Amino acid sequence: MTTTNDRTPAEFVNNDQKPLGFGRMLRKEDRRFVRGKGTFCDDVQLPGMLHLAILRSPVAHARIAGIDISAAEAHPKVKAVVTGAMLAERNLAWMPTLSNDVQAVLATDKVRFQGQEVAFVVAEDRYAARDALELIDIDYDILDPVIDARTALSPGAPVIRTDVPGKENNHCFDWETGDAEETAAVFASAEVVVSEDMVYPRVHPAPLETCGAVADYDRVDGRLTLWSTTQAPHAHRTLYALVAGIPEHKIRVISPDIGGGFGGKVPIYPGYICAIVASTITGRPVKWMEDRSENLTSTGFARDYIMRGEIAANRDGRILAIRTNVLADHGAFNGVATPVKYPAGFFGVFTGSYDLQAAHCKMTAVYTNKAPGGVAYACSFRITEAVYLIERMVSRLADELDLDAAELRLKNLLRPQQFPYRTKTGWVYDSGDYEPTMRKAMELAGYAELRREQAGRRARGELMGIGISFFTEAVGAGPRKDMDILGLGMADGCELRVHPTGTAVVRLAVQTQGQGHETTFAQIIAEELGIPPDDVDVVHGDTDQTPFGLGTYGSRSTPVSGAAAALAARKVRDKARLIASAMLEVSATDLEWRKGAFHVAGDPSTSVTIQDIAMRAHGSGDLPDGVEGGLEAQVCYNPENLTYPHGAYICVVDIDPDTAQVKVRRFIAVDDCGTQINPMIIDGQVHGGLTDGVGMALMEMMAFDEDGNCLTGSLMDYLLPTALEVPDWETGYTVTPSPHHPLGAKGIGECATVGSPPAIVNAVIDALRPLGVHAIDMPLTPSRVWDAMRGVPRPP
Ligand code: MCN
Ligand code: CUN
Repeated sequence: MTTTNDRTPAEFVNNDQKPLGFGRMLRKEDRRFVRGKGTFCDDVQLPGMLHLAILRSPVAHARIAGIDISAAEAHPKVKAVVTGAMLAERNLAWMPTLSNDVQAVLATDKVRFQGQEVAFVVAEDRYAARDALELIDIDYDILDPVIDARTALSPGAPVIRTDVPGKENNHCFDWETGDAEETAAVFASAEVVVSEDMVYPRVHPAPLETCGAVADYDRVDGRLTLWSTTQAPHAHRTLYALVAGIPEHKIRVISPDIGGGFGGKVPIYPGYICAIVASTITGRPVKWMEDRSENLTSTGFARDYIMRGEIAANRDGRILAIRTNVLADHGAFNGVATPVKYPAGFFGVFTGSYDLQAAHCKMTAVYTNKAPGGVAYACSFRITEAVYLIERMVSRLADELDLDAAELRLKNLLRPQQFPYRTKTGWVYDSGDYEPTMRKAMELAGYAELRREQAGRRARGELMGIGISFFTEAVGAGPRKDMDILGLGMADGCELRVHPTGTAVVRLAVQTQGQGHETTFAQIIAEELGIPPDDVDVVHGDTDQTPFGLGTYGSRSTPVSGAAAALAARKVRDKARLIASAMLEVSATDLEWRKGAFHVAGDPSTSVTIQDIAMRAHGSGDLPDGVEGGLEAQVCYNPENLTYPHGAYICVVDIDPDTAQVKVRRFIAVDDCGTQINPMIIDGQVHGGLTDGVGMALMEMMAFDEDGNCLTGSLMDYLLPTALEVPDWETGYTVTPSPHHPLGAKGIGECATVGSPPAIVNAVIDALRPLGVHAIDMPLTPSRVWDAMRGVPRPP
């Protein structure tokens, strides 16, 4: 929706009526997208290009007794058929994951989940490649699968990872944070202890565009160009260099337009490696594009945490401590993409937004015969799970104590003077002013009136619920000393070059998947340099064209690369000041910066614009001593800390007592991401995330039968929300700048996905409270709600 406040990029010009830089602005990239001019991976067409299709396992767990590829090889349009054994000869059958495990590129010994890659065919067209898959004959010896994580460590459970020497069980890792003893002591002396078992089901990011790649290996130069759907082109390039043995400078990874990532495009998938191998062996460019079902069944899932939460408090509602035990289902390979020292992502922030005396988490992760993945779907590295846990527990406590859920939160929220605040699990929240955010949400909702309405409806037997969640997120990984992916530190480069006529190009280490970086990063340069955003070209997603950095996920682009861009612009400005001093023949210290120009202090009429300075920097006139020609700068930004956005969400639901259908009537979201670069894009991010939240809370789940067959391999079964299921979002904002970010900005990309599911679930449970319902697990489908209303025990 365009409002009168929204300007087109060209309207962002340097005159006093209109701000230049931050503000609502239509997205530059939409000029191409709304005209169908985007270039997605599948749009890449190269001369002589072949097509690759992957044969996937039909079963969840089986030994491969034999593979016969002769019929497929005989297909007239087939150029190559490759199996795991053939990859093993090149030492490429296994690849490292981003989390210190290995994953089969093509299965050699066993298949470990339904949908696992077993062989691939390269053919002249996509249809022939698919047809030839059916000519491959594989002999599977079926093994018992492990599907329920709760049985993965049972004695006698089939061992999935027989590839790991000496491995005799399905244990993946243990992880612990907080202080067990201290927490036990607080629990022992607390007046009230409430506990709840909850499941955050396995879900899928289900981006519009599935994963794919086009690999082009030039045998003469030994150069590889790979177009791929990656959120982290530089990290992927380094990994390809290490795995495929191609020197890094001969690899170019291009991430073209991407139709949604949501974290699912962070991992390296076997398909990418297969495409590279296929191009090296055929000497031709090779395209691989997944179909929807392959995407849903084999690429990075999200969540799958089975949690037991316990909360300790005083009778008056003072929260004292939280404790949790988590069983994490990691699928067949540990394919999560998370900073290596954080195997459970940033789940450690499960203490939430409250001032606690103690906290403790113990987690066990296991292997099961399901697809790998784990960190995806706008999760802020597992903060989704963490926020769900604490916000369910706080509402459960309110339920138990018969206190108002909003008042209970207000009583326990951290106070502004407590920041920077070190949590009991060691995270340092940079800044926050929580109460105004909560009050604003209550005001927008008309909270008191809603509660009155609810009382009236309850008296009439109607089921209306009001649910609340308050969250704090940790986004913007590094710092590099604490955070790395496979040894690559989480810092980001940025290069800014101002051309002679005063237009500019900024080259980023991050890459948009729909978040609008071409607009917002131009706005950052505009804000800092006074160049209209339309005059700033944003280059990203091409390792040959951009400086090294770790990519877009964990809402790190604004916190890390946004800071890098601001600092690069400030470096350019510092140099511009020296040049301006020569042009105006005054000392540099006598110059004042007004967006877009330097003027002599006390004499605003004597000034030079950034465009004048750019021309001088490249021109024939003298430059001050020691100043080189040109106007450009380069920065590698290593964040001092993460940024900690927060928000308060209120959801109102009505439940049909006859069908158990949940209707989200209203949803009020007040977010705080510090300084806002483009409030319209922020609104879009929040709307999208809230829609994700409705999906997860009410509809979405990757389901399996006891044999490990995936029951949700299509969008007929894996339900995504549409406009019909979501209300008109009511958004609001508070602004608490980050003290350490040069712009004061915090990330926003995942806030709403993280914060909304508990608000919806809390609302449904609030509606069902008169029926004695105190807990229910997502997704809150009509059948689950129906069962809860009738006291049927929850599914395991
Ligand atoms: N922004 C802003 N002011 C701020 C913070 C952010 O104007 N204070 C703007 C940014 O400039 C950017 C957008 O909001 O244009 C999101 O910024 P940020 O929070 O830094 O997040 P990233 O750009 O790093 O995006 C990643 C985040 C993640 S991790 C997932 S998952 C997700 C999300 O973004 N995937 C998305 N939002 C998505 N939106 C779309 N359309 N597609 C996806 O795949
Ligand atoms: Cu966890 S999904 Mo996002 O970080 O790309």
